[in-house]
Amino acid sequence: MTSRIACPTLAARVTTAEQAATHIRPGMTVGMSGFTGAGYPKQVPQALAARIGAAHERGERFGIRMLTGASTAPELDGVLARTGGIDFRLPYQSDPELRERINRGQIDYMDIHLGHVAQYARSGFFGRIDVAVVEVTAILPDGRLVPSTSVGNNATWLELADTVILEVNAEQPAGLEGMHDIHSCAAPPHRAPLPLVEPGQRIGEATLRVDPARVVAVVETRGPDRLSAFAPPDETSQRIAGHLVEFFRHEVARGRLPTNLLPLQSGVGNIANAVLDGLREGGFEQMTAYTEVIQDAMLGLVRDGLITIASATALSLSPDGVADFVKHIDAYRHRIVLRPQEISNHAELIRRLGCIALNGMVEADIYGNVNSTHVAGTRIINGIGGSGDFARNGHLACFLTPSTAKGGAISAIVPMVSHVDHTEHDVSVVVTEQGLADLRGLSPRQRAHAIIEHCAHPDFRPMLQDYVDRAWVHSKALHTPHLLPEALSWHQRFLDTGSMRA
Ligand code: 0RQ
Repeated sequence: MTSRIACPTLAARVTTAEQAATHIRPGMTVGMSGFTGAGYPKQVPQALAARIGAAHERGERFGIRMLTGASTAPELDGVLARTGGIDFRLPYQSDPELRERINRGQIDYMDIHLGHVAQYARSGFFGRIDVAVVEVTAILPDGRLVPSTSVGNNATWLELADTVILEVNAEQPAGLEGMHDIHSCAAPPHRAPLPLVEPGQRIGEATLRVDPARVVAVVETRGPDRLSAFAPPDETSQRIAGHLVEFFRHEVARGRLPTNLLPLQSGVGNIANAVLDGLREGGFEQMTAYTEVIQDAMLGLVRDGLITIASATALSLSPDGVADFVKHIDAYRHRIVLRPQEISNHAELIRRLGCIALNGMVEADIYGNVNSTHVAGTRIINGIGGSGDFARNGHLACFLTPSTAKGGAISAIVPMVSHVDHTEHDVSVVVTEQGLADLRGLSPRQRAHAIIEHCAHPDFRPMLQDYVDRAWVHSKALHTPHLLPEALSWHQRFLDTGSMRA
């Protein structure tokens, strides 16, 4: 029995990844741990991929339906996608191999709000969950599980799955114990109000529970979460941050935000990370965060005391960020709470706390509809993740992007978005390096004016202005004027010529 597995019953189930993987059979629905590259199982998926590969070589069909917390890593999504072992996958993903196969139509991918997954699974919307494969940091003497660097949907998979495989990863810092707060929601109509009124409040237990009778295998692993470094803040992201800082100061001066702002939610990616870092310039203190992922910039704000408490469901840190986290884990344990994504992304809590949502996007249209997921309306990048949970329910929904992509060939402000993730009703503020459009209280025509004037790149501004001018004259429906034959012509031009420029 190793020091990380202190429960004799579960220590007796220790086996190899290969043996554990035999419990996963073709057609099964498997709930895996993992959220934004953190806390995913490291070995069982690779052993499963080998099993699937061997079956395919024998000419047998072997695919599984795979549900996770959010994106994972090459050792899970990558290896299983490459071997052709995923028939269906939800929710958020970001692995290049998986993305490629989804976009080739080889894998069915359901993009779904992260805050909905647990409730839908519990309600049986995805069918039966056959197996859970969950990474944990340690198993306590009484069989309770110390969660890993992400919580995600683990409590739900452990609750629902017929059989459970645990990976106990000795690489994850033992000091994570005590950092989590696990609370599960009942299914409607038995739900009770969630008693959480502050980001740092604890409403559950520090450990996960599992029925030992359903644990069929325990695998000991040792390996880091595989996360890459973030791009350093560049001039564009600094300018986006600068516009946001000015806006927040203005809101504080008007008495619409408190001086320490409201709990921040910050999305995934380089821009969100860099922009959060840029908030340092704002001089805001005693800030809090109620978010899904803690990236390097947020960890830095926590370390420096500018954010006093951060609630999330996952750490998503670069190797340097991990080193800093491990070194100062005793201090971070009092300032970071990791919760199930059902709680971190819960509509009731986001609305109650009044979160300020800061998320990246692919494009926005002149009326403020936002596409966060699909290039040219068809090719998915990652997924909606939790951005919709926070945009719909937050106090302010801010969407950020450079005004152009692909070396200036693409305008991030277009006449009509080619795919809608966030409707105009859920978007308060659009920010690019050009400026910030505050859309609150504006009609569609006023919004178009604000977005073109403040957010569009100067190279595309005249084209957008020309579009709305003609739409306002020629459209027969004048509330939200469009020229339908032209509305998506910018995307078509990009597909035809590689550029949206006329
Ligand atoms: O592609 O690397 O091939 O050049 O999209 O773009 O500018 O590096 O920005 O890393 O912040 O990601 C929307 C993808 C932005 C992210 C998105 C191309 C661009 C580049 C990345 P290349 P950047 P970021 C809660 C929040 C949805 C989920 C979410 C995202 C790549 O923010 O996935 O918000 N959001 N979750 O070139 C064509 C355009 C483009 C474009 C950018 N208009 N057309 N390509 N790109 N704009 C957290 C969770 O949910 C877990």
